[in-house]
Amino acid sequence: MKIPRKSLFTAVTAALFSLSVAAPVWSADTLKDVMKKRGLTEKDILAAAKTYTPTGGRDEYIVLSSGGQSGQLIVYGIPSMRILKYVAVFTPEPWQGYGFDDESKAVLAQGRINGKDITYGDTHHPAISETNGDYDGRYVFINDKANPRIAVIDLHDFETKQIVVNPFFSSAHGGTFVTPNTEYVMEAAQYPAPFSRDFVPLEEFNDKYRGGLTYWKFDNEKGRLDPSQSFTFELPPYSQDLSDAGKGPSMGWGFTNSFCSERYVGGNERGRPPFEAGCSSKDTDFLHVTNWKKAAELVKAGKVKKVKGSYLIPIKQAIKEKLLYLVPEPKSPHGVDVTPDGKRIVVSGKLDSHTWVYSFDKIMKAIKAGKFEGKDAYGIPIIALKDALDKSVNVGLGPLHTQFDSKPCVAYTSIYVDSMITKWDYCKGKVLDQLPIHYNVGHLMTMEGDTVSPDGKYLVALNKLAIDRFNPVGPLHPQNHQLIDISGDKMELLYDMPLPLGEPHYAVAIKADKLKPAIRYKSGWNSRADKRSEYKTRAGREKTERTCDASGKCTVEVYGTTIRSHITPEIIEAQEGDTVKLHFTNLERAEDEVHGFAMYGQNVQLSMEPGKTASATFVADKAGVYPYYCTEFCSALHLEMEGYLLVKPKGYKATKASLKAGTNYTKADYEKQVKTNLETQKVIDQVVGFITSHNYKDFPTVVALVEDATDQLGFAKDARAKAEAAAAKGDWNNAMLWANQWWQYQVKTADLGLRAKTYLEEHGAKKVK
Ligand code: K7E
Ligand code: CUA
Repeated sequence: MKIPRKSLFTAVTAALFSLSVAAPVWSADTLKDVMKKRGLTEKDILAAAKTYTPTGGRDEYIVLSSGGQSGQLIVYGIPSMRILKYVAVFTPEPWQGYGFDDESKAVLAQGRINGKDITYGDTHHPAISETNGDYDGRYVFINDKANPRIAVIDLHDFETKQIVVNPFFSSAHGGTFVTPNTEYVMEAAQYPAPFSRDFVPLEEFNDKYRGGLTYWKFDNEKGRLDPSQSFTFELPPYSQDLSDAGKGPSMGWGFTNSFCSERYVGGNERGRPPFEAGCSSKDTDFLHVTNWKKAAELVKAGKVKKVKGSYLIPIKQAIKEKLLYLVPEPKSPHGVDVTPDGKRIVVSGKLDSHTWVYSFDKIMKAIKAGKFEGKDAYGIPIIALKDALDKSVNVGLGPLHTQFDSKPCVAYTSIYVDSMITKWDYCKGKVLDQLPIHYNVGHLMTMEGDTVSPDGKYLVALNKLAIDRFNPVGPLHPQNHQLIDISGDKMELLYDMPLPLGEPHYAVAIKADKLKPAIRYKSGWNSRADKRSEYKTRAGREKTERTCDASGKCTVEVYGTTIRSHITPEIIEAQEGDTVKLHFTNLERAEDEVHGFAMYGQNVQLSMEPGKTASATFVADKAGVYPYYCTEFCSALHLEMEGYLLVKPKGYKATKASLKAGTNYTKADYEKQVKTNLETQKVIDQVVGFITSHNYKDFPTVVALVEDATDQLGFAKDARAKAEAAAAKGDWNNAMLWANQWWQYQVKTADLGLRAKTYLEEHGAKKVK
C-alpha cells in the first residue's frame, strides 16, 4: 500500500505546527476501580510496581538464557521480564539471516560432526566472560549437550562467531563454566563413550568408554577459543555432571561432579534393569577435583601428548602429576557451585535432602598430607568425605543448583521435588526462608550470582513445568521463569514469564550497564568473521558480473547495496544453470535502519543491519522470473523496495522492445511535482530551524538523526539535478520520475527531522541564543 502523498504531506505539516505536546488523557478509572475489576490485591499492585516498566524505560539487568533444544540463546530484561532477542547459535534462524547468508553458514559449518550438518543444539549453560572473577560483558559461551559443541557469542553485537566441536566426547552436558579471567572454558562429557568415536561393544564399557573434562583455551585478544592450546582430562566412565571453576584461594582448580559412578549400563531389551535403577544404587558418587593451572604448565612444557591433534591428559598421567582427585558426594548429585569467596564448594544430591558444603582448605590439606581413603578402579586417589566436608544442611527434597546473594554467607538452592526455593546460610548451616514455586524448579539464578561479587536483588526460578500457570496453548507448554524479589528477609514472588522456545536450563544475568552493544557496523562489515568484507560495495560502485570458466560453468556475481527505499541492482539477469552470488552492503548509518533481502523460491533471506555486508549463493537451475524484496518495513516506500532476477532459458534471444512505462507524464505533471517539492522544502527548513535553534548537539540520538537527515537531503539534491537535466531535454517522463525520487528523499528527511524535533521537545531541549 502506498501512503498517499497528500496525507503524508499533511501529517508533516500538522506535526510541525503542533508545537506543544498534547496534555495526557487519563481514563476515568482510579487504581481502586482497576483493582476491583481485575481482582487484584495490594500485594499484586506492589509486585506490578516493582516490575512494570513504562514506555522507553530500561531494565537494570540483562538475562542471557539457554534456549534448550531450540539451539538458541534467549535475551530478556529484569525486572520487566520483557524478551529482547533470540540469538541464533546452533540453529538456523531466518530473521537474523543465520544459516541463510554465506557468512553465517560458515559459522554453522564449523559445528559439523563427522561431516554432517547438525542444525540444532541442546543448549544448557551460558557463561559470561570474566575478568578477576567478575562479569566483563564481552562474550557469552554456551554448550550443546547433544552434540559436544561450544559456541562463542560476541556481546558487542549479540552474534554467534564461533562453534567448536569437542574432539573426544560424544555428548557435553557440563559446559560452559569459565575460569576467573576467562583463561579457559570448561566442558565435561556426560554419556561415556569411546574417545576414538569408533564402535566398541558395551561389554568393554569399563575399559574403553570414557568420561572427560576439556579446558578450552580462550584467546582474550582475538575473542575466540583456541583448540590448538586446549586440553582434555581423560576421566573414568562416570557420567560427569556440571563443573565450576575455583576462585580466590581456589583459583587454578576446577570442580566437576558426577553421577552413575556405578558405571551401570542398562538395556531393558536384554532383560537388564534400566539405567535409572542401576545408576542410583550407590550412596555416593564422585566430585572430581582438577588442577588446571598445573595441567596448563605441563602442556606448555611439552609434557602432554596430542591425540587426534588435541592435548589429552590420560588418567595415569593426571594421577602421577597430582592433577586429579576424587571426593565422595551425595547420591546422584546435580550441580556444583563455588562460593563467591572461593573457600567452599556446594553440591546437592538429587536423591538426598541435603546440600553438602565442602571446604577447599580441607581438601588441600588432605592432598598435601597425601591422606586418602583409597583409590577408585582407575587408581585415582579418593579423599575421605570427613576430610573434605565442612557441613551438610537439610534444605528440602531434591535439591539441585545453588546461587549466591550479595549478603555474606547467603545462598539459594532450587528444590526440585518439593518445588521451592530454600534460602540458607552456608556459614552457619541454617535454613533462613523457603518459598514455594510453580512447578519443579531446575536451575535458579541470582543477579551476577556466580561471580565473586553477586548483586543479590532478584532471583529467577527456571521451572521445568508450567502446568496451570498460563492460558492453555495445547499439550506443549511454555516454560515458566518466575521472578522473585530477594532484597528483603523474606523472598517475594513478583512475576511469571512464559518462555516459549525450548527448555531453558540455566541463565545468567549481568548488570545492563556493563554491556556496550554497537548500533552499526563499520561500513561493509562481515560480522561473522569480524572484518571488512571483501564484497563491501560503495554507493555508485554497484556492479553485476558474469564470468565463465573453461568448462563453460558461469557465475553471476552481484555487488549490490541497499538504502531507503531501493535495492541496487533492481534487475539481475542470469542464464539457466548459472551460479548466482549476491553480496549486498547496507549503506545506512542510522540506528535500526535494517534492510532484509528475500527472494522467491531460492531459500534466500538476508538481514543487513546498518553497515553489514551479507552474501547468498545458489544455483539458478530453473528459468523463470524471481521477484526479490526488502523484508524489513524500513520506510514509507518499503513495499517498493523490490527487484527481479530474470533467469533466461538456454539459447534465449532478447527482443529489441524496450521497457514500457505504465503511465506517461507531461510537463504539467512535472511542474506540479516540483511545486510540491518546493513546499516540502519549506517544511524541512522550518524543522531544521527548530532543531538548530535548540541545543540539539547535547543529544546524541538527535545528532545521529540529523546526520542521517543530512545524508537523505544530499540524495535529494542529486535526484533534483537529474530531474532538471531531463526537463531541460524535454524528457518529461524521466523529469517527473526523478522529481518524484527527489520528493521521496525529502519525505525521509522530514520524517527524521520530525523525530528529532519530537525527541527534543520530550527531553526538555533548551533554546539557544
Ligand atoms: Cu537442566 Cu544444568 Cu542441564 Cu540442571 S541442567 S536442572
Ligand atoms: Cu528496506 Cu524495507
